[in-house]
Amino acid sequence: MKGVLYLAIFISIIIGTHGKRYTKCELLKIFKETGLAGYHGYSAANWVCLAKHESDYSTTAINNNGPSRDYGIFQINSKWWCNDGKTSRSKNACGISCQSLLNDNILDDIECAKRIVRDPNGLGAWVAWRNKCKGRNLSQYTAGC
Ligand SMILES: [Ca+2]
Repeated sequence: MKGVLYLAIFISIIIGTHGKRYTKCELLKIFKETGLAGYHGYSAANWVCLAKHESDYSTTAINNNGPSRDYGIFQINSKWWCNDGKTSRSKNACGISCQSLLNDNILDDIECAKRIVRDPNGLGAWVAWRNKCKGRNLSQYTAGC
């Protein structure tokens, strides 16, 4: 019986920490449910466009910038927002581990994104949003959902 218990725990750990590639419509639904859609004046399409061009909707995306790294579906940076234990003078303004930005639960990622967008630059904090989403027709990011 003990073996079965350990196996169950092991499987739940694997499932719980496994990353995921979301679909556009899955994200749209979650963004509406969590109030990210419309948050700080940015429509759902802006957030979907951001996730598309930062991570291609994948929670396991990591980009190493040298002194710091970007994590997860919103590519949140370890210099300012999360702690990865290897970024000098990290501010960790969201008060989270960067590892928690790589699993399939994006609720904490969304809370951190809300914190980031409240800064004066808004979504302009994300280079991909400035280059691929800002001022564009974003109807494709909500179409068909
Ligand atoms: Ca997460």
